Amino acid sequence: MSDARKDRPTSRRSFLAAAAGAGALATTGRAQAQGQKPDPLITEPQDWNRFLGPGVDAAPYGKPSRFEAGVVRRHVGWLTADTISSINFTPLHQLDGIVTPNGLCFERHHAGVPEIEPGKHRLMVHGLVEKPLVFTMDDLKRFPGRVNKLYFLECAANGGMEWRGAQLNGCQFTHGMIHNVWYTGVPLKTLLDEAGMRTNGKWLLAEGADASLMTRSIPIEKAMKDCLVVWAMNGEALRPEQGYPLRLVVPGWEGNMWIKWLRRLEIGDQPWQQREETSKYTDLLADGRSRRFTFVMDAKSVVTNPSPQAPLRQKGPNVLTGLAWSGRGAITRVDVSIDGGRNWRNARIDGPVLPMSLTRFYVDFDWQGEDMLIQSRAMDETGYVQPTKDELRKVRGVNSIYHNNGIQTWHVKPNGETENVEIL
Ligand SMILES: Nc1nc2c(c(=O)[nH]1)N[C@H]1C(S)=C(S)[C@@H](COP(=O)(O)O)O[C@H]1N2
Ligand SMILES: [Mo]
Repeated sequence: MSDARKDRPTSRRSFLAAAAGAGALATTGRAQAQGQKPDPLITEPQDWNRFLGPGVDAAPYGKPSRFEAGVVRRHVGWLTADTISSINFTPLHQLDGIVTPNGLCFERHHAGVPEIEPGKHRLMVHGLVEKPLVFTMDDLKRFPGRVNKLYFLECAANGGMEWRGAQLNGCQFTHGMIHNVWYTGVPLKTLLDEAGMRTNGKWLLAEGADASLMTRSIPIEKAMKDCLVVWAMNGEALRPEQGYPLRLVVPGWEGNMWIKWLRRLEIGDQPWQQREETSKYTDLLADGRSRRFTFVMDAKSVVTNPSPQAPLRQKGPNVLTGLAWSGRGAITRVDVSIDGGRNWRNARIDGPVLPMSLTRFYVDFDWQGEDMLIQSRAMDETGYVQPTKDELRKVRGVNSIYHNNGIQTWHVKPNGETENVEIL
Protein backbone atom coordinates (compact mmCIF):
# COMPACT_ATOMS: atom_id res chain seq x y z
CA MET A 1 0.00 0.00 0.00
CA SER A 2 2.65 2.52 1.06
CA ASP A 3 4.65 1.82 -2.10
CA ALA A 4 1.67 2.63 -4.32
CA ARG A 5 1.13 5.91 -2.47
CA LYS A 6 4.67 7.02 -3.13
CA ASP A 7 3.95 7.33 -6.85
CA ARG A 8 0.92 9.48 -6.25
CA PRO A 9 1.61 13.05 -7.42
CA THR A 10 0.56 14.89 -4.25
CA SER A 11 3.07 17.73 -4.42
CA ARG A 12 3.60 20.17 -7.23
CA ARG A 13 7.10 18.87 -7.87
CA SER A 14 6.11 15.26 -8.17
CA PHE A 15 3.09 16.19 -10.35
CA LEU A 16 5.35 17.97 -12.82
CA ALA A 17 7.71 15.03 -12.86
CA ALA A 18 4.80 12.66 -13.50
CA ALA A 19 3.49 14.84 -16.32
CA ALA A 20 6.89 14.92 -17.99
CA GLY A 21 7.13 11.17 -17.65
CA ALA A 22 3.75 10.75 -19.28
CA GLY A 23 4.91 12.57 -22.42
CA ALA A 24 3.45 16.02 -21.71
CA LEU A 25 6.97 17.48 -22.03
CA ALA A 26 6.79 17.77 -25.79
CA THR A 27 3.65 19.95 -25.56
CA THR A 28 5.17 22.21 -22.90
CA GLY A 29 8.34 22.61 -24.96
CA ARG A 30 6.41 23.56 -28.07
CA ALA A 31 4.21 26.06 -26.22
CA GLN A 32 7.26 27.80 -24.76
CA ALA A 33 9.12 27.80 -28.05
CA GLN A 34 6.20 29.68 -29.62
CA GLY A 35 6.41 32.27 -26.84
CA GLN A 36 3.00 31.33 -25.43
CA LYS A 37 2.09 31.70 -21.78
CA PRO A 38 2.78 28.53 -19.79
CA ASP A 39 -0.39 26.46 -19.43
CA PRO A 40 -1.58 26.68 -15.79
CA LEU A 41 -3.03 23.18 -16.15
CA ILE A 42 0.56 22.01 -16.38
CA THR A 43 2.35 24.51 -14.12
CA GLU A 44 -0.21 24.88 -11.29
CA PRO A 45 -1.41 22.22 -8.87
CA GLN A 46 -5.03 21.12 -9.29
CA ASP A 47 -7.65 20.10 -6.72
CA TRP A 48 -7.14 16.45 -7.58
CA ASN A 49 -3.53 16.52 -6.45
CA ARG A 50 -4.02 18.86 -3.51
CA PHE A 51 -6.78 16.89 -1.79
CA LEU A 52 -7.31 13.25 -0.97
CA GLY A 53 -9.97 11.37 -2.86
CA PRO A 54 -12.70 9.10 -1.45
CA GLY A 55 -11.60 5.73 -0.06
CA VAL A 56 -12.20 2.21 -1.20
CA ASP A 57 -15.57 1.98 0.56
CA ALA A 58 -17.09 4.82 -1.49
CA ALA A 59 -18.37 2.62 -4.34
CA PRO A 60 -18.91 -1.09 -3.63
CA TYR A 61 -20.15 -1.38 -7.22
CA GLY A 62 -18.12 1.00 -9.41
CA LYS A 63 -19.66 3.53 -11.77
CA PRO A 64 -18.17 5.56 -14.64
CA SER A 65 -16.69 8.99 -13.90
CA ARG A 66 -19.34 11.67 -13.49
CA PHE A 67 -17.75 13.40 -16.49
CA GLU A 68 -19.02 10.48 -18.59
CA ALA A 69 -22.62 11.04 -17.51
CA GLY A 70 -23.60 11.74 -21.14
CA VAL A 71 -22.66 8.21 -22.22
CA VAL A 72 -26.09 6.61 -21.96
CA ARG A 73 -28.69 4.54 -23.77
CA ARG A 74 -31.33 6.69 -25.41
CA HIS A 75 -34.82 6.01 -26.73
CA VAL A 76 -36.94 7.74 -29.35
CA GLY A 77 -40.21 8.92 -27.81
CA TRP A 78 -42.42 8.84 -30.91
CA LEU A 79 -41.26 5.39 -32.00
CA THR A 80 -43.45 3.38 -29.63
CA ALA A 81 -46.66 4.01 -27.72
CA ASP A 82 -44.99 3.63 -24.32
CA THR A 83 -41.68 2.67 -22.70
CA ILE A 84 -42.94 -0.74 -21.52
CA SER A 85 -42.76 -2.07 -25.07
CA SER A 86 -39.90 -0.08 -26.51
CA ILE A 87 -36.21 0.18 -27.34
CA ASN A 88 -33.30 1.90 -25.61
CA PHE A 89 -30.40 2.22 -28.07
CA THR A 90 -26.66 1.52 -27.53
CA PRO A 91 -24.54 4.73 -27.78
CA LEU A 92 -22.24 3.25 -30.45
CA HIS A 93 -20.62 6.63 -31.15
CA GLN A 94 -19.39 6.83 -27.54
CA LEU A 95 -17.83 3.37 -27.34
CA ASP A 96 -14.67 1.76 -28.68
CA GLY A 97 -13.31 -1.75 -29.01
CA ILE A 98 -15.81 -4.55 -29.57
CA VAL A 99 -17.32 -5.42 -26.17
CA THR A 100 -20.47 -3.53 -25.12
CA PRO A 101 -20.43 -2.57 -21.41
CA ASN A 102 -23.33 -4.21 -19.57
CA GLY A 103 -25.06 -0.97 -18.57
CA LEU A 104 -25.03 0.31 -22.16
CA CYS A 105 -26.38 -2.76 -23.98
CA PHE A 106 -29.48 -1.77 -25.96
CA GLU A 107 -32.66 -3.15 -24.42
CA ARG A 108 -35.82 -4.22 -26.18
CA HIS A 109 -38.81 -5.48 -24.22
CA HIS A 110 -42.39 -6.27 -25.11
CA ALA A 111 -43.75 -6.18 -21.55
CA GLY A 112 -41.17 -4.34 -19.49
CA VAL A 113 -38.40 -5.89 -17.38
CA PRO A 114 -39.67 -8.57 -14.98
CA GLU A 115 -38.01 -9.01 -11.60
CA ILE A 116 -37.39 -12.73 -11.28
CA GLU A 117 -36.16 -14.34 -8.08
CA PRO A 118 -33.42 -16.72 -9.26
CA GLY A 119 -34.34 -19.27 -6.59
CA LYS A 120 -37.85 -19.47 -8.03
CA HIS A 121 -36.83 -19.61 -11.70
CA ARG A 122 -37.25 -22.89 -13.59
CA LEU A 123 -36.36 -24.03 -17.09
CA MET A 124 -38.61 -26.77 -18.46
CA VAL A 125 -37.64 -29.03 -21.41
CA HIS A 126 -40.51 -31.06 -22.84
CA GLY A 127 -42.42 -32.09 -25.99
CA LEU A 128 -40.91 -34.70 -28.30
CA VAL A 129 -38.33 -35.92 -25.76
CA GLU A 130 -37.75 -39.21 -23.95
CA LYS A 131 -37.45 -37.59 -20.52
CA PRO A 132 -39.04 -34.18 -19.79
CA LEU A 133 -36.81 -32.14 -17.46
CA VAL A 134 -37.05 -29.17 -15.14
CA PHE A 135 -33.85 -27.32 -14.22
CA THR A 136 -33.24 -24.89 -11.36
CA MET A 137 -30.56 -22.21 -11.78
CA ASP A 138 -28.33 -24.26 -9.45
CA ASP A 139 -28.82 -27.35 -11.65
CA LEU A 140 -27.70 -25.39 -14.71
CA LYS A 141 -24.63 -24.04 -12.94
CA ARG A 142 -23.61 -27.60 -12.00
CA PHE A 143 -24.05 -28.81 -15.58
CA PRO A 144 -20.82 -30.00 -17.30
CA GLY A 145 -19.45 -28.40 -20.46
CA ARG A 146 -19.73 -24.70 -19.57
CA VAL A 147 -18.53 -22.34 -22.33
CA ASN A 148 -17.70 -18.65 -22.91
CA LYS A 149 -18.56 -17.00 -26.25
CA LEU A 150 -18.55 -13.46 -27.63
CA TYR A 151 -21.52 -12.76 -29.93
CA PHE A 152 -23.40 -9.78 -31.32
CA LEU A 153 -27.15 -9.57 -30.88
CA GLU A 154 -28.88 -7.38 -33.47
CA CYS A 155 -32.62 -6.73 -33.50
CA ALA A 156 -33.92 -7.51 -36.99
CA ALA A 157 -35.59 -4.06 -36.88
CA ASN A 158 -32.22 -2.27 -36.52
CA GLY A 159 -32.33 0.43 -39.21
CA GLY A 160 -35.98 -0.35 -39.92
CA MET A 161 -36.91 3.34 -39.70
CA GLU A 162 -34.53 4.05 -42.60
CA TRP A 163 -36.10 1.80 -45.26
CA ARG A 164 -37.69 4.67 -47.19
CA GLY A 165 -34.91 7.19 -46.64
CA ALA A 166 -32.63 8.83 -44.09
CA GLN A 167 -34.56 9.68 -40.96
CA LEU A 168 -32.79 9.50 -37.59
CA ASN A 169 -29.73 11.65 -36.99
CA GLY A 170 -27.23 9.46 -35.18
CA CYS A 171 -25.76 5.96 -35.39
CA GLN A 172 -27.13 5.34 -31.89
CA PHE A 173 -30.62 5.46 -33.44
CA THR A 174 -29.92 4.12 -36.95
CA HIS A 175 -27.67 1.23 -35.83
CA GLY A 176 -27.86 1.05 -32.02
CA MET A 177 -30.14 -1.99 -31.73
CA ILE A 178 -27.01 -4.10 -31.36
CA HIS A 179 -24.70 -5.22 -28.57
CA ASN A 180 -21.71 -7.53 -28.34
CA VAL A 181 -21.28 -9.52 -25.15
CA TRP A 182 -19.23 -12.36 -23.64
CA TYR A 183 -21.73 -15.00 -22.53
CA THR A 184 -21.22 -17.79 -20.03
CA GLY A 185 -23.53 -20.79 -20.04
CA VAL A 186 -24.04 -24.28 -21.44
CA PRO A 187 -24.63 -25.37 -25.04
CA LEU A 188 -28.35 -25.92 -25.63
CA LYS A 189 -27.40 -29.24 -27.24
CA THR A 190 -26.22 -30.70 -23.92
CA LEU A 191 -29.62 -29.95 -22.31
CA LEU A 192 -31.53 -31.43 -25.27
CA ASP A 193 -29.26 -34.51 -25.28
CA GLU A 194 -29.99 -34.95 -21.57
CA ALA A 195 -33.73 -34.91 -22.31
CA GLY A 196 -33.21 -37.28 -25.27
CA MET A 197 -34.83 -35.85 -28.39
CA ARG A 198 -37.18 -38.05 -30.39
CA THR A 199 -36.23 -38.53 -34.06
CA ASN A 200 -39.31 -36.61 -35.22
CA GLY A 201 -38.16 -33.51 -33.28
CA LYS A 202 -37.58 -30.88 -35.96
CA TRP A 203 -38.32 -27.55 -34.24
CA LEU A 204 -37.73 -25.98 -30.86
CA LEU A 205 -40.04 -23.48 -29.19
CA ALA A 206 -38.40 -21.11 -26.71
CA GLU A 207 -40.57 -19.14 -24.26
CA GLY A 208 -39.83 -16.28 -21.87
CA ALA A 209 -41.21 -15.83 -18.35
CA ASP A 210 -42.10 -12.13 -18.76
CA ALA A 211 -45.67 -10.92 -19.24
CA SER A 212 -45.23 -10.92 -23.05
CA LEU A 213 -44.62 -14.70 -22.99
CA MET A 214 -42.34 -14.13 -25.97
CA THR A 215 -42.13 -17.28 -28.09
CA ARG A 216 -40.16 -18.18 -31.21
CA SER A 217 -39.75 -21.37 -33.26
CA ILE A 218 -36.14 -22.36 -33.98
CA PRO A 219 -35.07 -25.12 -36.42
CA ILE A 220 -33.53 -28.01 -34.48
CA GLU A 221 -30.32 -27.96 -36.56
CA LYS A 222 -29.57 -24.45 -35.27
CA ALA A 223 -30.53 -25.38 -31.70
CA MET A 224 -28.07 -28.30 -31.78
CA LYS A 225 -25.32 -26.39 -33.62
CA ASP A 226 -24.36 -23.37 -31.53
CA CYS A 227 -27.22 -22.04 -29.36
CA LEU A 228 -26.47 -21.46 -25.68
CA VAL A 229 -28.45 -21.17 -22.47
CA VAL A 230 -26.61 -18.46 -20.50
CA TRP A 231 -26.70 -16.81 -17.08
CA ALA A 232 -23.72 -14.44 -17.30
CA MET A 233 -22.67 -11.53 -19.52
CA ASN A 234 -19.18 -10.00 -19.59
CA GLY A 235 -18.29 -11.99 -16.48
CA GLU A 236 -21.19 -11.09 -14.18
CA ALA A 237 -24.80 -12.19 -13.85
CA LEU A 238 -27.10 -11.17 -16.73
CA ARG A 239 -28.59 -7.73 -16.18
CA PRO A 240 -32.38 -7.73 -15.59
CA GLU A 241 -32.78 -5.93 -18.95
CA GLN A 242 -30.92 -8.74 -20.71
CA GLY A 243 -32.94 -11.62 -19.26
CA TYR A 244 -31.83 -12.25 -15.66
CA PRO A 245 -31.48 -14.98 -14.58
CA LEU A 246 -31.45 -16.96 -17.88
CA ARG A 247 -31.49 -16.23 -21.61
CA LEU A 248 -31.17 -18.05 -24.92
CA VAL A 249 -28.30 -17.14 -27.26
CA VAL A 250 -28.88 -17.76 -30.98
CA PRO A 251 -25.60 -16.68 -32.64
CA GLY A 252 -25.88 -14.61 -35.84
CA TRP A 253 -29.69 -14.80 -35.93
CA GLU A 254 -32.43 -12.20 -35.31
CA GLY A 255 -32.29 -10.74 -31.80
CA ASN A 256 -35.99 -11.53 -31.38
CA MET A 257 -35.16 -15.24 -31.17
CA TRP A 258 -32.79 -14.72 -28.22
CA ILE A 259 -35.54 -15.33 -25.65
CA LYS A 260 -34.90 -13.55 -22.35
CA TRP A 261 -36.06 -14.75 -18.93
CA LEU A 262 -36.03 -18.20 -20.60
CA ARG A 263 -38.39 -20.64 -18.89
CA ARG A 264 -39.55 -23.23 -21.43
CA LEU A 265 -38.12 -25.25 -24.33
CA GLU A 266 -40.52 -27.47 -26.25
CA ILE A 267 -39.55 -29.89 -29.02
CA GLY A 268 -42.04 -30.23 -31.89
CA ASP A 269 -42.20 -31.44 -35.48
CA GLN A 270 -43.13 -28.11 -37.09
CA PRO A 271 -42.95 -24.35 -36.38
CA TRP A 272 -45.62 -22.96 -34.05
CA GLN A 273 -46.55 -19.91 -36.20
CA GLN A 274 -46.41 -17.51 -33.26
CA ARG A 275 -47.10 -13.77 -33.49
CA GLU A 276 -43.38 -12.95 -33.72
CA GLU A 277 -42.98 -15.15 -36.83
CA THR A 278 -46.20 -14.29 -38.66
CA SER A 279 -47.46 -10.75 -38.02
CA LYS A 280 -43.99 -9.51 -36.91
CA TYR A 281 -40.49 -10.27 -38.17
CA THR A 282 -41.78 -10.84 -41.70
CA ASP A 283 -41.30 -8.47 -44.65
CA LEU A 284 -43.96 -7.66 -47.24
CA LEU A 285 -42.50 -7.71 -50.77
CA ALA A 286 -43.69 -5.59 -53.72
CA ASP A 287 -45.61 -8.54 -55.25
CA GLY A 288 -47.70 -9.04 -52.10
CA ARG A 289 -45.83 -12.08 -50.81
CA SER A 290 -44.00 -11.95 -47.48
CA ARG A 291 -40.50 -13.06 -46.60
CA ARG A 292 -40.79 -15.29 -43.54
CA PHE A 293 -38.41 -17.10 -41.18
CA THR A 294 -35.59 -14.79 -42.23
CA PHE A 295 -33.32 -15.83 -39.41
CA VAL A 296 -29.78 -14.80 -40.36
CA MET A 297 -28.51 -11.24 -39.91
CA ASP A 298 -26.58 -10.39 -43.09
CA ALA A 299 -23.21 -8.62 -43.11
CA LYS A 300 -23.38 -4.95 -42.18
CA SER A 301 -21.19 -2.11 -40.98
CA VAL A 302 -21.38 1.50 -39.83
CA VAL A 303 -18.93 4.33 -39.25
CA THR A 304 -19.51 5.33 -35.62
CA ASN A 305 -17.08 8.31 -35.67
CA PRO A 306 -17.53 10.74 -37.26
CA SER A 307 -21.34 10.52 -37.21
CA PRO A 308 -24.17 13.01 -36.47
CA GLN A 309 -23.78 12.72 -32.67
CA ALA A 310 -19.98 12.76 -32.97
CA PRO A 311 -19.03 15.50 -35.46
CA LEU A 312 -15.44 16.36 -36.45
CA ARG A 313 -14.07 19.09 -34.17
CA GLN A 314 -10.57 19.75 -35.46
CA LYS A 315 -8.76 19.88 -38.76
CA GLY A 316 -5.61 17.81 -39.20
CA PRO A 317 -5.13 14.22 -38.08
CA ASN A 318 -8.40 12.44 -37.23
CA VAL A 319 -9.42 8.86 -36.52
CA LEU A 320 -12.37 7.38 -38.38
CA THR A 321 -13.72 4.25 -36.73
CA GLY A 322 -16.64 1.89 -36.96
CA LEU A 323 -18.05 -1.60 -36.52
CA ALA A 324 -18.71 -4.48 -38.90
CA TRP A 325 -20.48 -7.79 -38.28
CA SER A 326 -22.05 -10.77 -40.01
CA GLY A 327 -24.44 -13.47 -38.87
CA ARG A 328 -22.80 -15.85 -41.37
CA GLY A 329 -19.34 -15.86 -39.81
CA ALA A 330 -16.26 -13.68 -39.51
CA ILE A 331 -15.68 -10.31 -41.17
CA THR A 332 -12.83 -10.56 -43.67
CA ARG A 333 -12.64 -6.99 -44.93
CA VAL A 334 -14.08 -3.50 -44.49
CA ASP A 335 -13.78 -0.74 -47.10
CA VAL A 336 -14.35 2.94 -46.40
CA SER A 337 -15.25 5.70 -48.88
CA ILE A 338 -15.18 9.47 -48.26
CA ASP A 339 -16.71 10.37 -51.64
CA GLY A 340 -20.05 8.58 -51.48
CA GLY A 341 -18.84 5.24 -52.80
CA ARG A 342 -16.83 6.29 -55.88
CA ASN A 343 -13.47 5.34 -54.38
CA TRP A 344 -12.86 2.85 -51.61
CA ARG A 345 -9.91 2.20 -49.38
CA ASN A 346 -9.23 -0.72 -47.10
CA ALA A 347 -9.89 -0.03 -43.41
CA ARG A 348 -7.54 -1.39 -40.75
CA ILE A 349 -9.21 -4.03 -38.60
CA ASP A 350 -8.02 -4.12 -35.01
CA GLY A 351 -8.71 -6.51 -32.16
CA PRO A 352 -9.99 -10.04 -32.33
CA VAL A 353 -11.92 -11.00 -35.46
CA LEU A 354 -14.43 -13.59 -34.28
CA PRO A 355 -17.34 -15.18 -36.13
CA MET A 356 -20.72 -13.57 -35.38
CA SER A 357 -19.10 -10.87 -33.26
CA LEU A 358 -18.66 -7.15 -33.76
CA THR A 359 -15.37 -6.29 -35.48
CA ARG A 360 -13.66 -2.90 -35.03
CA PHE A 361 -12.10 -0.97 -37.92
CA TYR A 362 -10.11 2.26 -38.23
CA VAL A 363 -8.91 4.69 -40.90
CA ASP A 364 -6.41 7.31 -39.73
CA PHE A 365 -6.87 10.34 -41.98
CA ASP A 366 -6.01 13.99 -42.42
CA TRP A 367 -8.98 16.37 -42.72
CA GLN A 368 -8.66 19.92 -44.03
CA GLY A 369 -12.35 20.84 -43.95
CA GLU A 370 -13.37 18.94 -47.09
CA ASP A 371 -17.01 18.08 -47.64
CA MET A 372 -17.21 14.28 -47.28
CA LEU A 373 -19.77 11.53 -47.91
CA ILE A 374 -18.55 8.77 -45.62
CA GLN A 375 -19.55 5.15 -46.12
CA SER A 376 -18.36 1.72 -44.99
CA ARG A 377 -18.87 -1.65 -46.66
CA ALA A 378 -18.38 -5.01 -44.96
CA MET A 379 -17.44 -8.35 -46.46
CA ASP A 380 -17.68 -11.69 -44.64
CA GLU A 381 -15.99 -15.07 -44.96
CA THR A 382 -18.73 -16.41 -47.25
CA GLY A 383 -17.80 -13.68 -49.79
CA TYR A 384 -21.05 -11.76 -49.12
CA VAL A 385 -20.64 -8.00 -49.68
CA GLN A 386 -22.86 -5.47 -47.86
CA PRO A 387 -25.26 -3.98 -50.46
CA THR A 388 -26.25 -0.35 -51.01
CA LYS A 389 -29.71 0.69 -49.79
CA ASP A 390 -30.88 1.01 -53.40
CA GLU A 391 -29.70 -2.52 -54.22
CA LEU A 392 -31.70 -3.74 -51.22
CA ARG A 393 -34.85 -1.87 -52.25
CA LYS A 394 -34.60 -3.28 -55.78
CA VAL A 395 -34.99 -6.77 -54.35
CA ARG A 396 -37.20 -6.14 -51.31
CA GLY A 397 -39.27 -3.09 -52.24
CA VAL A 398 -40.07 -0.34 -49.74
CA ASN A 399 -42.54 -2.06 -47.37
CA SER A 400 -39.91 -3.81 -45.29
CA ILE A 401 -38.96 -2.96 -41.73
CA TYR A 402 -36.58 -5.79 -40.90
CA HIS A 403 -33.16 -6.77 -42.23
CA ASN A 404 -32.02 -3.39 -43.49
CA ASN A 405 -28.27 -3.97 -43.87
CA GLY A 406 -27.72 -1.32 -46.57
CA ILE A 407 -24.65 0.92 -46.68
CA GLN A 408 -25.00 4.02 -44.46
CA THR A 409 -23.91 7.49 -45.65
CA TRP A 410 -22.84 10.34 -43.36
CA HIS A 411 -22.41 13.82 -44.83
CA VAL A 412 -19.52 15.63 -43.11
CA LYS A 413 -19.76 19.36 -43.81
CA PRO A 414 -16.82 21.81 -43.88
CA ASN A 415 -17.61 22.90 -40.31
CA GLY A 416 -17.44 19.28 -39.16
CA GLU A 417 -21.19 18.91 -38.55
CA THR A 418 -22.35 15.50 -39.74
CA GLU A 419 -25.73 14.44 -41.05
CA ASN A 420 -27.57 11.23 -42.00
CA VAL A 421 -28.16 11.37 -45.78
CA GLU A 422 -28.81 9.12 -48.74
CA ILE A 423 -27.17 9.38 -52.12
CA LEU A 424 -29.57 9.09 -55.04
N1 LIG B 1 -38.86 -12.87 -23.06
C1 LIG B 1 -38.54 -11.93 -23.97
N2 LIG B 1 -37.46 -12.16 -24.77
C2 LIG B 1 -37.11 -11.25 -25.71
C3 LIG B 1 -37.86 -10.06 -25.89
C4 LIG B 1 -38.97 -9.82 -25.01
O1 LIG B 1 -39.65 -8.80 -25.08
N3 LIG B 1 -39.28 -10.79 -24.07
N4 LIG B 1 -37.50 -9.20 -26.90
C5 LIG B 1 -36.76 -9.79 -28.02
C6 LIG B 1 -36.24 -8.83 -28.98
S1 LIG B 1 -37.34 -8.24 -30.15
C7 LIG B 1 -34.91 -8.52 -29.06
S2 LIG B 1 -34.32 -7.55 -30.31
C8 LIG B 1 -33.95 -8.98 -28.03
C9 LIG B 1 -33.32 -7.79 -27.34
O2 LIG B 1 -32.35 -8.20 -26.43
P1 LIG B 1 -31.73 -7.13 -25.42
O3 LIG B 1 -32.81 -6.52 -24.62
O4 LIG B 1 -30.68 -7.85 -24.65
O5 LIG B 1 -31.09 -6.08 -26.31
O6 LIG B 1 -34.56 -9.80 -27.05
C10 LIG B 1 -35.58 -10.65 -27.52
N5 LIG B 1 -36.02 -11.53 -26.46
MO1 LIG C 1 -36.18 -7.24 -31.87
